[in-house]
Amino acid sequence: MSLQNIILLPDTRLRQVSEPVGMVDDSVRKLMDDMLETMYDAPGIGLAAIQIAVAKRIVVCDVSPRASEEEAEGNVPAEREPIFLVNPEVTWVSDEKSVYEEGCLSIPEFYAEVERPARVKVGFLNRAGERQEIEADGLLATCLQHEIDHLNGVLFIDHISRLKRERVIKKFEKEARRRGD
Ligand code: GNR
Ligand code: NI
Repeated sequence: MSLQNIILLPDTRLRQVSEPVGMVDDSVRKLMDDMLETMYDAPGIGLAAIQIAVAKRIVVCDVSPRASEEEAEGNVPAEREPIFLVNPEVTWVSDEKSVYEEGCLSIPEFYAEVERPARVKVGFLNRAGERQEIEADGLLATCLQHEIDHLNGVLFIDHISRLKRERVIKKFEKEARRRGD
């Protein structure tokens, strides 16, 4: 497994629409393993392949408590419950909404409240390439919607006010210029 670099706003690749995966083979599973390691290291609760500059419709997530935290010596190991999703699609959303304070590993240290459907059903191919559907609520529902947005070039800042969005984009453009990229 290897840690990958996470691309940041205003990298235009974050606006690309990712391509469907034809077959879940060992190269796809290797990519998912690299994504999961990169996500836990960050730490984060979800990651879309485009965040490591791979424009394929692949998502990993793990919203289990403390899964991404370092295990302190003598502590019970954190229970990791990763989910691997290839070509995920939202097949149903609830009318009920919920609001979460969201963040994004590609927009570090910026957080804002986003309203989304409280529950969703998502169809996808699992690690074995089999069709699967999950019904999610709570943080997982929000995380899956945030990740599927990434596959379509959509960022959580697209769901906040234009004033706040333009302010955060300017800040990251300035930071990128300062770094010289
Ligand atoms: O680590 C992450 N936390 C988070 C918190 C609230 C809503 C969505 C997320 S996803 C984010 C990781 C990320 O950027 N995934 O694309
Ligand atoms: Ni994100």
